[in-house]
Amino acid sequence: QSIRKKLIQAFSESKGEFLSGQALADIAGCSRTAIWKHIEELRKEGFVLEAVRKKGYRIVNTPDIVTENKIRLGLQTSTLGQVIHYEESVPSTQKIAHDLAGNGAVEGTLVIADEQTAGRGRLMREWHSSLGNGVWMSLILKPHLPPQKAPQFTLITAVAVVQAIEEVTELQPQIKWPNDILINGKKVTGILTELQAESDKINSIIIGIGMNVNHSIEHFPDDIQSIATSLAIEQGAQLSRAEVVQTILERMESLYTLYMKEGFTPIKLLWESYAVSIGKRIRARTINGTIEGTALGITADGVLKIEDQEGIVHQIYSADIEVNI
Ligand code: BTX
Repeated sequence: QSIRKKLIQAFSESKGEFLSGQALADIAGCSRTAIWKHIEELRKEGFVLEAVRKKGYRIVNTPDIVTENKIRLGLQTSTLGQVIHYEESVPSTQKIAHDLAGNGAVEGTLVIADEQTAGRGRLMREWHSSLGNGVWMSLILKPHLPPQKAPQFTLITAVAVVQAIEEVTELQPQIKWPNDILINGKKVTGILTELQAESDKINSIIIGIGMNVNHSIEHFPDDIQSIATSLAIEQGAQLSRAEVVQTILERMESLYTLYMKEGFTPIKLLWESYAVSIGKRIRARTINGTIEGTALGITADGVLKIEDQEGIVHQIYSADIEVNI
């Protein structure tokens, strides 16, 4: 496994130039025969490697897969995604990440799958996660913070996702508080932040991100076709899912670093610049009832403030939001 990691690292750095079998063997600390075996494994996974006598190997093409090797190839982070668990099909990456987090997984561990058969949203709602066209991932973070800070991670993640979409497409996504990313008013990504904590400290935050990437409209079940969209539908072109994942991890790492250094204020400003609801009339359905009014913004803790007709300001910790009522 560590030979494979070194091999992928070497190919990442060579940026399409040839690497000789001997150079690869030296870098990975193994024989040329072992290198050849790993090259064959990569080919089986779908990587197209060119081998030229006296020059060596280079990667000329990679398929749209989200395997550990594919995500590692070209990933520019120091912590997030440095450990990757890939599975083709799982009930929910969230469940696997919870188990790993409870068993000593390191910070930044990524769980990713090609398909989820029981993907879930908030309040045990279903998250549709069809095979091979989305990004279904869970990220484990271990910040030294009290549990009350956890909801802020939904907002940090939302900013990271928006920035990543802006980087890989020409689209302009917006955030609907607290956890939806919309493009042209339709949902392209959902975020689910869960916690393993003691009363005074977080052990692990498990951030689930479900992003529709290469779906066409028929890939969605009938009941969400009018509310869901994908990057490909909006952009009019297919994207590399692995590149989307890498970009999310890179954006997330810089925002997380910024947050741990300077607190929530800089994130709040970024978040508000992308928010769809601020200043608009909205309806918030909470477990304690429905509140209508004008969305004023979020507090320093990431809580939504709504001013109702009587001028009373409500603080909303969790709700479903309708905008433009
Ligand atoms: P949510 O509760 O805000 O949204 C769930 C609602 O979104 C559903 O009731 C449905 O109306 C709609 N929906 C379901 N699937 C899709 C879809 N593919 N695209 C657009 N809308 C949809 C949002 O919850 C949080 C979702 C997190 C999903 C990730 S995927 C990786 C990780 N594993 C897992 O099981 N969940 C997370």
